[in-house]
Amino acid sequence: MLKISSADFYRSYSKFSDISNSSVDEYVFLGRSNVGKSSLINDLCGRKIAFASNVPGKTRLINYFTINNSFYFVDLPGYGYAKVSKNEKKNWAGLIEEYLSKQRSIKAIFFLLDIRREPNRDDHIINDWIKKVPDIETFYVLTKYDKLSKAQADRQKNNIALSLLVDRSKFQFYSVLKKVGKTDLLKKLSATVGEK
Ligand SMILES: Nc1nc2c(ncn2[C@@H]2O[C@H](COP(=O)(O)OP(=O)(O)O)[C@@H](O)[C@H]2O)c(=O)[nH]1
Ligand SMILES: [Mg+2]
Repeated sequence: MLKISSADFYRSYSKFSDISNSSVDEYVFLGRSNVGKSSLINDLCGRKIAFASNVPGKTRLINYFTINNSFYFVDLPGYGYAKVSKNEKKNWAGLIEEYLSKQRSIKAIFFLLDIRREPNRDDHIINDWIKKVPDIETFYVLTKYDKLSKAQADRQKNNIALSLLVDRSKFQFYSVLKKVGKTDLLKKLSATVGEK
């Protein structure tokens, strides 16, 4: 299991085009707005490093955190945010794709999906992109596991896996509240960090 011994805010970018090239490994967190990205990052790091809960109207930033002085966690702006303009919404998937496609060192993607929701169009766009880059490890995380009963959660896992056409075994449950999934995820992360 990976031990996160240090987690520090590195910097924010307001535009993807401002991000400079770097050879430092990046672990990217993707998912709909409000899916629980910041909460998950805080949970993994054991401290409140990422800001949870979006404030309407606040500029959405791409936040970089330095982990164990050796790699980055990247908290991307969530998609599907109701308050953004039509134009911004239209551009969103394109911007993310462009960001992901740049020759960066993305070691792994944490793809977060709310266990209660059907994947939407943006989730599918991301999923299709992920399938095109099989060399990037992807962790499919079903968040807010505490909101459903065990039977409902299992059913939703099947539904989501079927919708995305991804093997069921690739998904894991996560709950910040009930402390489910952290050890699992840190173990998977450890395998990826180790294979330098
Ligand atoms: N019940 C429950 N709520 C959660 C969990 N993780 C996050 N949340 C809540 O979901 C909301 C959005 O979380 P946030 O981390 O800001 O999502 P982000 O927009 O993806 O960064 C907040 O109110 C969190 O407290 C979880 O595991 N269980
Ligand atoms: Mg957030």
